[in-house]
Amino acid sequence: MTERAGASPQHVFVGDIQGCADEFAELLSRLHNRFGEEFILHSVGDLVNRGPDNLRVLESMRELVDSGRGRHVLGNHELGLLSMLLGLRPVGERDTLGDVLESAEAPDWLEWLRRRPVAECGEIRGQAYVMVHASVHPDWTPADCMAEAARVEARLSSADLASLGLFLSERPSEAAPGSDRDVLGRLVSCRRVNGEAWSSEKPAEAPEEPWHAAWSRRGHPYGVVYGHWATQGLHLAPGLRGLDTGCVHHGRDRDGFLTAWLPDAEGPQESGGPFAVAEPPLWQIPARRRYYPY
Ligand SMILES: [Mn+2]
Repeated sequence: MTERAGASPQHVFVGDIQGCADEFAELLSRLHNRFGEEFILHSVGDLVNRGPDNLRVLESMRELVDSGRGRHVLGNHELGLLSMLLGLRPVGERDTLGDVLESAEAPDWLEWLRRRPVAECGEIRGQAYVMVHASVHPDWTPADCMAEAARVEARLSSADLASLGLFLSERPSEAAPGSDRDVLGRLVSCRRVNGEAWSSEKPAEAPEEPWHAAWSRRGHPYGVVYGHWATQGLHLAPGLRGLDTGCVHHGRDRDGFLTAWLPDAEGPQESGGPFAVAEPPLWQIPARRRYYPY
């Protein structure tokens, strides 16, 4: 029996999964029990790395994407995986990407991953939103985000693998502001800004601040769904849905879990739209265990 609530299909946004395939499978099974096939799963990226089972997560997400029921934007860990698949970067001590790198299908994953978007936009109950892994430039409109993302996506999906290699080898810190490599870094890695400058580090002292603090001051009418910031944790503020609750970091002085936001589900609906709700409908799947030594 499939029980339906709210709009159909339901939009479901999930935070960083990072190879936590059992927890992801549990989320999918709960969604299936509740909504049948009437849901669209949006992943903020970082499907892989640090956790135990990257291939299973990639396969599940790809199935959803292929069936028109999944949307996925690239995170910094997918970019790292691309670099390793291209032989540009060695596997680091904390990387757990061997299952993908050693798979017979590794070349196929390279092709699939480099054709994923770095931003998506849409509407939920009439409110525009953008989904990215890490951040958007505080001044960007949704149209700006998509235009910037399109330039980067063209570089990633380039027919010429050598030029892709050169692009991924550029260091974001040395890239010219506003260049494709700089924009890619801001989309997949940024946590703090200081005026026009950005960094993946957490903000220290003013004028450094979280990217979303600068974004919020602009009073944008659209919402942003993002991940990437497990130490910040769940971030519910007007216009903002930060969903990285560190499933893979379970036991690192806090509990880790997967968080899914269901903006269409039954629950408190305020007049300001889905991004104004202070206590939106969330499903949380606790981490099964500690995942990596540190
Ligand atoms: Mn990340």
